[in-house]
Amino acid sequence: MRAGLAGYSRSGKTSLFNALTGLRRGPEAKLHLGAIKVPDPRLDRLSAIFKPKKTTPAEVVLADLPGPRSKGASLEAEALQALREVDALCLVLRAFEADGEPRRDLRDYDAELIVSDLAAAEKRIHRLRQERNSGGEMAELTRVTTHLESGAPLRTLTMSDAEETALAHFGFLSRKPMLVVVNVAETEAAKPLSLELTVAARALGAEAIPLSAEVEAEIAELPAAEQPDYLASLGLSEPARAVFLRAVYALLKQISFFTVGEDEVRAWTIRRGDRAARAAGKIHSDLEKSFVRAEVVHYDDFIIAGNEHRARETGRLRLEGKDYVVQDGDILQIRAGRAK
Ligand SMILES: Nc1nc2c(ncn2[C@@H]2O[C@H](COP(=O)(O)OP(=O)(O)OP(=O)(O)O)[C@@H](O)[C@H]2O)c(=O)[nH]1
Ligand SMILES: [Mg+2]
Repeated sequence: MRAGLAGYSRSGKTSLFNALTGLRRGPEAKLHLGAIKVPDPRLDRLSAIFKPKKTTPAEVVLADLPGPRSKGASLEAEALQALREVDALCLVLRAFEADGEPRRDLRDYDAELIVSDLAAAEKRIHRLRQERNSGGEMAELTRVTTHLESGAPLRTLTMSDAEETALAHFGFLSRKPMLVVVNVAETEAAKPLSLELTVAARALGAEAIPLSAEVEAEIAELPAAEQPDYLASLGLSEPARAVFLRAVYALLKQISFFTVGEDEVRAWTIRRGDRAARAAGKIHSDLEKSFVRAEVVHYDDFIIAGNEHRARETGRLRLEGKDYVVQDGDILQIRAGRAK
């Protein structure tokens, strides 16, 4: 899963990127990539029980996207390409200083996405007209342009599955799930986001969270033992990393499942609603095809049982087929046959 930090220059993208990934990228405006390890207390507990050689948390790939050169400049080809490649667009807004105008930036940036989508849709319509092809995508594209011309992003357009599929190859940017990250001053970090911004984001089909990139950077520098006190002194109960990741998971409807054993205890990420065979394919692509069944025990049931043996004995561990819908917190063991 890849999340991209987008936004105008000096909004704090690179500061946040560095704080979340632990990397130290400079201020040059180019694409940076890093990974955030997803903290999960359930994984820690499983690791304490199995004492594996290796414990592997789930990861979110974070991209620090080059922004438009300046306000008013449109997004350049490189920036557009980088935006196309992310699953979630996290729009960072400068709100940590009095000169920040997060609401205007939100509206302006979203308008950039709309303009870029409108150009793509119109280009295609033009092509279809030249080819005298009024079938195909024409009906969907006409709906899309009407919506975009009204100034609204495609996030707010209701589409049927068929429409969604027909238009998927365009990779419309204003259709991408968007999280608005309001980079607020240190003194605001523990306060709920202003109603005005929350409402503005919702109207664009986006979710919004406040955080302070500066606070997050300071936390990342502290030894783990000192972090809780520092957070408490600011009125925070958890680091922004946790809030950010939870919001991205919710936005992309992602859930976690686990695999356990003496060698490795590991957390994996899949989409809510994904079936067991798909989950197996995450672990190893061959496993999706050779899948026979999965032994499943939910994390909570496993903890109640205390160990695998008792989980089996008390019927908490079950056998499921390839169409079983994996639940957040399931511990899976895939039984595979010979690859077909
Ligand atoms: N006080 C304060 N300053 C911040 C915060 N976040 C970023 N800054 C400062 O704002 C300036 C710009 O931050 P960057 O992280 O480089 O911004 P950017 O969005 O990556 O900018 P570009 O790479 O030019 O697009 C730097 O001087 C940061 O130190 C914050 O949360 N609080
Ligand atoms: Mg930067």
